Amino acid sequence: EIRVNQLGFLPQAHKVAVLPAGAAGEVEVIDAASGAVAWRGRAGPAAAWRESGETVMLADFSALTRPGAYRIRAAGAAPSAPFGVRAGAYADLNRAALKAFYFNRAGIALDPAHAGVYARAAGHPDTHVLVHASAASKARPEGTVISSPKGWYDAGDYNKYIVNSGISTYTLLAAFEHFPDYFARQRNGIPESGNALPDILDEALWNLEWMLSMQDPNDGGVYNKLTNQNFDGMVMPDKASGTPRYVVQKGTAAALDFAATMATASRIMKAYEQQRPGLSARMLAAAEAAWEWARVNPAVVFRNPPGVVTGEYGDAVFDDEFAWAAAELYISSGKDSYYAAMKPAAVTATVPEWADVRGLAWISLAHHRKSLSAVADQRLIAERIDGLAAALATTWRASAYGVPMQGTDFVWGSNAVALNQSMMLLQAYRLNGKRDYLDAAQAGLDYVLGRNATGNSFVTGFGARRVLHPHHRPSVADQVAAPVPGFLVGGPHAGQQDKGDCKAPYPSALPALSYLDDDCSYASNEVAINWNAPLVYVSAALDVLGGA
Ligand code: G3I
Ligand code: 9MR
Repeated sequence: EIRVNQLGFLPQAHKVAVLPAGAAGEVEVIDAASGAVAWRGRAGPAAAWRESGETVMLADFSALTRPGAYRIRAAGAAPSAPFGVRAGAYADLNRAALKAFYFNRAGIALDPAHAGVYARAAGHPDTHVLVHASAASKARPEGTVISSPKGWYDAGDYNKYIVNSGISTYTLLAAFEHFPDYFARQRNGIPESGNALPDILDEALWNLEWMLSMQDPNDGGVYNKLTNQNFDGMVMPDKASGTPRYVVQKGTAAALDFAATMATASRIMKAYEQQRPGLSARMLAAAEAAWEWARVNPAVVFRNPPGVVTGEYGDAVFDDEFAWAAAELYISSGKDSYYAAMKPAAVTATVPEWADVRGLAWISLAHHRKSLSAVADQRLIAERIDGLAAALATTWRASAYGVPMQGTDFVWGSNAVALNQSMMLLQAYRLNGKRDYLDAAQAGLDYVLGRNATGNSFVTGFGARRVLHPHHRPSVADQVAAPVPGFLVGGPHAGQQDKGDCKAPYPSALPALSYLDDDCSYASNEVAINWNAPLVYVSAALDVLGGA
């Protein structure tokens, strides 16, 4: 089968399809309705993709710019899924990807007016949360009751984790900070729609308010997570309520991710002082208090305490968290001491993920470069961003599949690696306008929307061959056949850590094919807020930048 982004492209986008090596080199893009040939050309030479064991050819039909609905065909291969070419190609996808955060809100009933068939009762109010033995302090002994409502459920499970919330919330805030007009216009059908704040900020605030309650006011430290002892069953949120909820041990990563995210939010909320009086200042103060806690406690690794088996997010290397928090505090407070504390010369740029956030520091420094104080090394900022993008573009150019993804990128949550690669490529494009970076970023979105070895669109609700059975408790337990839309699933990788829980065998051990569209498969088919956030960022960025 011919593989292509099943949603489609903006008219001026780089447009590529993947053909099996057995197909004829002569390729046609046909009008999906009339069958008329809209583009005819030749595929490139066959090349092997080690990650999937396939030999494939690329067809570049970028020259087709006329809006319409199309399919691709070539003798010797099944035609592609249909796709569109149009301005604003990702507007619906972007809205849905952001709406997914609303669907994952804790502590609120989703009413039919906003959630449609996915309306549900409230679960996990989290107004009666116990301080776990692992988090006991003099001011808050074991069993102390705190209130820590709101926030998003992390993923397919119903716990709330600070480390993962940091990068997720930041990525939404960055999308708004970089593309304010795009989001100012957007109406997303959430309860807050129509108030004086853009919907994306209202959504981010739902989680930021929860995060604020995860800070111990007595010392500035931040609890690693709010959790049950065990994962809930595959039931709706309101059916899961009842088991005790805990805040567990504070940690250095939690404190620093919190500090970075709050510092970012504080500068954005400055413009909304009238709507949310005092919030911006409160956020900056909270960020600085968490930073100070981390300076005094620079190496507190979080590990699940006895009896607690939920997600760990147990990072043990904190250089990147220190750098990210310092960068955001520098930008938001204007204090040069934070720039020095970042030790920028020693900080490289990498593709961000929950355990490695140094790339986020460079994103923010690059975006704010024109207003930074004289201590900032402008050349270094540009070099870091361009250096990473250049490396990704080199892989992309050499790739049989035409993607920056390769070998070690196939981890738990590989689809988000593809999108975070795109997000970093887009930073370089915004900085220096090199067209290759935009095109390589496009490839990452193409990959998750169907130009991948499984042939699936990995976003629920989008694409002709969309995934249907995510590991997502509401999608499993509600009475609606279709999963909750707008979620990116984790994606293929060879780990297969859920083998013991999945009866259906994986189709392949190869990384790019090691994927099960089955709700048993938490290792390849779960959803997660940190995977959806770059989908929001990249779809918005390509809608804006790809239209120019
Ligand atoms: O740290 C090692 C590294 O040293 C080694 O080189 C590498 C080789 O594979 O593995 C690294 O550990 C991986 C770890 O993530 C850190 O990246 C593990 O193999 C991998 O299994 C682990 O996956 C995490 C998974 O939880 C299991 O802990 C995912 O990144 C993380 O996204 C996922 O998050 C879960 C939450 O725990 C619970 N909620 C759902 C969420 C999504 O599935
Ligand atoms: O549902 C849980 C998911 O959110 C986690 O990512 C995953 C790995 O920690 O664990 C899932 O819970 C499973 C548990 O680990 C093993 N027994 C079956 C649980 C539900 O499928």
